[in-house]
Amino acid sequence: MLGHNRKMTGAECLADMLKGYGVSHVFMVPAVLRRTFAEMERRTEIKRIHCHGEKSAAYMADGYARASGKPGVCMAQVIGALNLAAGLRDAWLAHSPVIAFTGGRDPSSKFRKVYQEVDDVPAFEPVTKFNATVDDVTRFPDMVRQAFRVAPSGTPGPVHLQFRGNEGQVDLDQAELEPLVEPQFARVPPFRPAPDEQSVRAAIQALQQAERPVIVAGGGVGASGAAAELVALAEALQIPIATSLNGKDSLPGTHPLSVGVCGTYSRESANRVVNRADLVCFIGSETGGMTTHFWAVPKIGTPAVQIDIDPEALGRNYPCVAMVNGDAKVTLAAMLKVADRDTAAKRKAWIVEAQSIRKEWYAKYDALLASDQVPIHPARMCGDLTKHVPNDAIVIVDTGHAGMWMGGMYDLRTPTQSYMRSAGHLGWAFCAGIGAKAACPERPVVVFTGDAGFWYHIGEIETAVRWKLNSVTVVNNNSGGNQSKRGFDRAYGGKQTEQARELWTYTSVNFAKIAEDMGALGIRVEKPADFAPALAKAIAANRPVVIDVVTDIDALAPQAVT
Ligand SMILES: Cc1ncc(C[n+]2csc(CCOP(=O)(O)OP(=O)(O)O)c2C)c(N)n1
Ligand SMILES: [Mg+2]
Repeated sequence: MLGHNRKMTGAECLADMLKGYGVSHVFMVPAVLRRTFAEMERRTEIKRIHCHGEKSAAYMADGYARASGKPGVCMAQVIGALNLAAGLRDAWLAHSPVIAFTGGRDPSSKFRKVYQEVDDVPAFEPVTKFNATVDDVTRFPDMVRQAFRVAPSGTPGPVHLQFRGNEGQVDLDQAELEPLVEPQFARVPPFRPAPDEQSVRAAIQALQQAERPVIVAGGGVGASGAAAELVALAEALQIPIATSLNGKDSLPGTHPLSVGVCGTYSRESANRVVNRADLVCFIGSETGGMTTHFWAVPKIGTPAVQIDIDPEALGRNYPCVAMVNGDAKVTLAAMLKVADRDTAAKRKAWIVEAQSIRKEWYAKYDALLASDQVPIHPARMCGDLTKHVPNDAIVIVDTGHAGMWMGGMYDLRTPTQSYMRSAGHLGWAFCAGIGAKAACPERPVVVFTGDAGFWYHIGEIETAVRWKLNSVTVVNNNSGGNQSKRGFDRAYGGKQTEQARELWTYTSVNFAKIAEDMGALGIRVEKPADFAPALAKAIAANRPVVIDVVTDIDALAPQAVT
């Protein structure tokens, strides 16, 4: 590191460092780090995706990060900083390595009522792992390296650097700088901490002794790339696997040991199996409210084994009979090595039971998944997506009802399909799909969102068209946010008034037409049989596509079973 310093601007240094970390796209609203953008054009191939809002820029960076496993970068000037911070909230909740750069106050003028200025730094505190200021150009190299160290390490998460000057003008300054990068931090996980042997043995023994164990695979399995090891261990010991929403692509839904997503936005079979288990093994899971249906699935007190890269996560909500601190892939491989396959025999009856619960779910919902009703039932869309999404696709799902329909009713068919979900923010998925397409241009990206979710960032259709970020967005369009229906029924003491619908419905709009007007391909689907052909056409189109599906406003997703 020493001896290579040369005189350069902060802008040159930052452009070189982003290139060195393999960043292919940055997402932003101007004007921030303007000189850096000019240097990016001169010195790198980095695409500067100019968006219609800072929140959508953050969501795109998040989608980019989750799809690629690489840090995603977004930027905003001082007046847009809190919009960007709002967009980091989902990345924080989902443990996504997003790096946010903003412009900030200059010490020479702060407190003098500078136009557009407030102290933004505190607002980034609750949504970042590391939140810092870069006040002097000599700090560019070490602070940018620290940002890239923190975001993907351990349990990944967002980072914020505020550069001095409302537009980050500190990048104009010159100094002796060394744009050194540490390439191992260019992706998740930078390191794979190995567990100690004793805790591996304790975990495997607990699993082997159990008669009705279940694995709950969380997002940490995907972050670690541990899906193959997970399935190998479950097959060796014959243990059914439920997943969290974040862990849904840990194994295909078609795998005989898969019982589905457990928790609140879940599949009945998963909750039933988890609640019958005598031991629950959480892998890379926070054991949070969504995954456990607020600690009713499994009930608190159910013996647990927990495996996590973050020791502070171990035992948070369930008493552990064994805790393993380590990277999921390395840990599961170590467990497989010492596993005694003969113990699988004692779980024969349990596997038969779990598989019959699994089959009962399909028997209960098969007809709905193929429903011919008009307006279209959202379950039919899930059934058709299960059948027709390409083998290498990334499926990206919004929250609310979208998360319920797809979390519970959609199945991945192959280990090469990916699934990403909003960790709670309505409107995340459409933008995340654009970012995912930037990260993985060779893979089909299929977004599933409600109309309320789609409205949020509808202007980004234009961004997708301008940058040829050809995601396919399926809008479950019921002209309202009908997940709220049950809640307002309750609020009105059983049955809401007709006027109460003004709280959750919209005018009916044809999103296909709007998409066409912005230069995307728009397809309107009103009959169930037209959905699969529309999807095929969309995937072949090589353009951004919006499939506007007119659906039943009275269709409500099944609620969690305990
Ligand atoms: C940022 C944010 N605000 C509010 C909510 C609360 N919320 C959850 S679902 C929902 C309505 C969803 O409507 P839509 O996307 O059209 O799906 P539908 O329920 O109609 O299928 C709302 C307002 C949220 N999850 N996120
Ligand atoms: Mg809706």
